Amino acid sequence: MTFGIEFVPSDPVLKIAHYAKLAEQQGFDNVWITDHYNNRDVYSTLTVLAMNTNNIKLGTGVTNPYTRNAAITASSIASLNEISGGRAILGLGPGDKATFDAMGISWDKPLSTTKESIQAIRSFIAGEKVNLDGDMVKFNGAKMAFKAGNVPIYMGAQGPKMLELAGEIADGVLINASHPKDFEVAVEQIASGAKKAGRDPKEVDVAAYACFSIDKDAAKAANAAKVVVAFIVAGSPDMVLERHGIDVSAKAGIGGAIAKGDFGALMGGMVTGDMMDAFSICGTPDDCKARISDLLDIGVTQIVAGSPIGPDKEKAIKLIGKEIIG
Ligand code: F42
Repeated sequence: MTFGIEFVPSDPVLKIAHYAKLAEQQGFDNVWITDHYNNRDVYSTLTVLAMNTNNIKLGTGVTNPYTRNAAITASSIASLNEISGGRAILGLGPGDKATFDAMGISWDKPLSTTKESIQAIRSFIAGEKVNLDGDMVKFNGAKMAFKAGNVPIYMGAQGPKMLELAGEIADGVLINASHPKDFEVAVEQIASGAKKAGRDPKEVDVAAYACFSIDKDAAKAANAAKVVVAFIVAGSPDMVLERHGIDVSAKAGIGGAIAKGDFGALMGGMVTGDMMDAFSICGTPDDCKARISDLLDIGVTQIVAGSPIGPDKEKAIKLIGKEIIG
């Protein structure tokens, strides 16, 4: 098992560098930085992290092929790989529809766009002249002018077809989920894609990109995660809520409270224990260890501690290092 940590660059980059250094000291293997236009830029952030750490791997978690052309992504990740001494990982997913709506970008054929972009990026990284006449991605003899080295490509995916595609073509997959029930399904879909492509499913690093909250006080850990879980419930397909026995009609109420900024209602009981159990790894070190052990049994190979990490980020990173990784 490897351990990753996710940071959202809504915080100043130097603050994230401080946390990333601490995570490296505590034995984390990977740091993943999210990519949304309204936060600090993902590659600027990762570059600062490269200059402030020595061996932790540095990934986009995840970028997308709509706001950045595949040739630009190849150049950016190759630059990071050079700067960091070969520690870069490209995490790429189709992106976030709400963000694209706000940017006036139409989200056409996300699966095909992701697939064709990965094909192009792999060719760029291999130093090839790229000629591609895909449905969504086209290149006419573009080529990088410097060597990228080896850069693993991970996909951000949840849907059945995306997971199957990840099994076919990706080195790893970052799955926004926290519960064994979701991974039972996901691991099967990834394996079916891998088999289709004649690969051993074990070649694919399966990462639980989880809402994570740890504290010695379980109630404090839960309070820190409630708002994140509320966002996950509001954005989950009905099928996923039903899989966890959560009343689908609760989604509208939670979505309404988020829209009104009524965090009191969310904290005051709207986010139920069942929702917390389904959509977070949360509680004391022993609680978190028990969930992690269940996930590993099913075939998860990387645990990524995502937002909020804990009520106190620094304490939480140290607690994970001492009690879980250590
Ligand atoms: N998105 C961001 O914008 N920024 C981030 O930092 C970010 C981080 C992140 C981390 C982990 C993670 O798992 C996801 C993350 N995301 C982030 C979201 C990510 O970019 C994607 O939005 C998300 O993972 C995609 O969800 P999904 O796997 O459910 O895929 C969607 C597109 C879907 O509908 N998939 C369907 C499926 O079954 O998998 C397939 C749909 C399909 O086949 N479409 C056809 C096609 O070609 O695209 C077209 C069909 C037609 O008829 O048009």
